[in-house]
Amino acid sequence: MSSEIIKVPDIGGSEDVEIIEIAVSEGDVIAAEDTLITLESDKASMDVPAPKGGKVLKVLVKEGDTVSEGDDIIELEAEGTDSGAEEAHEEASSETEPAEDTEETSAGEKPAAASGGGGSRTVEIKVPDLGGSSDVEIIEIAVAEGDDVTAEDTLFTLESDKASMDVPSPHTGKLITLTVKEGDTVSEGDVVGTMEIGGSASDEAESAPPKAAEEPAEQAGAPAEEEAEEEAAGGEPERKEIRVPDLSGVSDVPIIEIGVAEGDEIDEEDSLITLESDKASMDVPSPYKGKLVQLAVKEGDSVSEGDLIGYIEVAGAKPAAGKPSETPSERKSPAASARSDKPAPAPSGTPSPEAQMAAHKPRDGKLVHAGPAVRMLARELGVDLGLVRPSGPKERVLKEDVHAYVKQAIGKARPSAAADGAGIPPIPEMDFSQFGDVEEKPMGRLLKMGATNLHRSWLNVPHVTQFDEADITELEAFRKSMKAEAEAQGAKLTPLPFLVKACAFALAKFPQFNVSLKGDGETLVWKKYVHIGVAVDTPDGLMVPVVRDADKKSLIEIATTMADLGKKAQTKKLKREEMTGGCFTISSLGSIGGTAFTPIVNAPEVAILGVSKAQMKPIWNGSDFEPRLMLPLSLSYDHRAINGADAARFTAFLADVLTDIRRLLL
Ligand code: CAO
Repeated sequence: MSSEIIKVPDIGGSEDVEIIEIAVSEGDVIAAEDTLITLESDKASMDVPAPKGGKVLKVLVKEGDTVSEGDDIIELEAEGTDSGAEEAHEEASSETEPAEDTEETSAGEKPAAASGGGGSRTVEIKVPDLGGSSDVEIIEIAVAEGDDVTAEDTLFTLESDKASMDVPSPHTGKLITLTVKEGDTVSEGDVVGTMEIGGSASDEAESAPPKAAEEPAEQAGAPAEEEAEEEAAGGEPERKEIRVPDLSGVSDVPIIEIGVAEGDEIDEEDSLITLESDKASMDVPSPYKGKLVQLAVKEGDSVSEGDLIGYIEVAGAKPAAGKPSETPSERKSPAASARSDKPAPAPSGTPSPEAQMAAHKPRDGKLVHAGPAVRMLARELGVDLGLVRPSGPKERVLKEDVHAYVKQAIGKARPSAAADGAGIPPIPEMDFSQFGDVEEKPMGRLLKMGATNLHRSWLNVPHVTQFDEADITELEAFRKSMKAEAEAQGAKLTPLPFLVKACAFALAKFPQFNVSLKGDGETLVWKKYVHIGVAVDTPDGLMVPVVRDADKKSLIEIATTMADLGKKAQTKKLKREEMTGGCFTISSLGSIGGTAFTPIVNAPEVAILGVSKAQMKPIWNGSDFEPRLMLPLSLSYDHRAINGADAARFTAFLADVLTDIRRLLL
């Protein structure tokens, strides 16, 4: 065991990056690759993993601190002595990496073997700088051996729990071999295949995409410039070119935002423009402090490395006369100059893997303005940024916007009484007060429950309603003759008890109406009992008490039971067991009026009978029109469980029974 300080690794050139989360505490025993801290800048966010396992002796940072590469994070009592891992880590955090190693590790390729001379040769394709990540899984391979690929075409996509990135081809040429497959894990420098490309090795030095690692090495050997700048202090203002820095080989990247205007006083590292490609989004910082005297680009322009962005007048610099302006290839980026002796740093503004991880291809080519961290958040949450309403400046999507979108989406998915159904466009909210006085009152519990049940049933059950009429002329005569007798027994003999009795009888004749469909949608539960629910209108909402064993009860028993249940419903005295277990429901609006209606099935029942007001109608008896009292029947049913012909038979049978109630005796 040995104690050592774990430092911030290469973070793609970013500096003073905020720690937004600390994932470990003192005393924790951690494994290699466990996340120590999470960093987030305006350019990217990333987890910093432990380079090795061990016990956390001390946490040397706190949330909100800002850190740069090489800063201390924790003191770790390392497990055993994994010299290999230690070396790797030291390599990552070292500030004095030899230049030769830099070239070796960061090169995207190196010549593999001359292939026949004459202008074509074979080069190895290597995994580029992964920002410190290793053993990253290949989740997709976009090419096959023999493919002709163009420089910058995606070869494969890597994804770890920390980042995902497309690895582009460093050259235009033919893919000769591909030595990896989906699911393999790779690290920086791994050879993944070979390509046959045009030109000689010496041509390549000029034509190959710039190697991030080489730049600092070359630039480190350019102290003259630094001296010149030092000398310049106190001189006259100098007009300096600002050009697009190394874009990791990406070209023609659209400018989605310009953060400055001509005449602005700008600090070094201030964001000048924001670029966004289908691979990454990045801010391009100013390499100088000074006054922006000319801007050579506008939003929507596409730029590549080396393109002119504009000119800055740098105060106190030497007169530019006689000295040609530096080009990006001649000068170091600010980040590179700060760490010219470091291995493979991504130049300032270069999309780091974390930035690439945050990349998002806008839908239909539509550019969505959002920073890498916001894009990463959206990707993690599966949010299409194109659907998020931006609230930032220049319609920029902020993290809060993504959170608000998710919150809203979850709210929509949650079932509510009268809310819209999943996937159904919601009814737009409206301010009714614009039309007149209004008062808002929350729905009562009963109303809400009823609304939920009806909504659920309406959305789940394919409804069909069968209409019919029953001639109840004789029934009505009998009912009236029995009314007083029933009253003497405490029962009100309305048409309803007859309907309950007739429905119980019909259910016995048509048992397919006395079923429930199970949730699997494939199993019917056949009920051997006949409990009939009756919808009762109360001031607080609808209740459906149940007349149990209606098939076994007499008309008077049904009428007294109904009177009792009706009274309990009105006084909210119904017990739970008096409202459950129904097989079939009757909803009678006959005392109120109407000619027909389409009741909603009281699922999991499969049918409901709506009853409207009986009316005297002239009915043709074969030779004459006769005045008959006709009772409208509306049978709604679940078409999954009941077919239409059976529904027609059921209502016809019911009408016959009501027309001649002696049939109930058969
Ligand atoms: N045609 C003509 N007259 C009818 C009738 C019909 N279909 N049904 C009842 N009537 C008459 C009754 O005979 C009674 O008159 P009499 O006193 O002269 O005999 C009068 O209307 C009042 O009846 P009622 O309402 O007291 O009794 P009921 O048995 O018909 O109904 C109940 C009881 C609880 C079902 C009823 O009060 C009720 O709440 N109905 C509303 C149900 C409802 O809201 N359904 C909709 C659900 S879906 O939104």
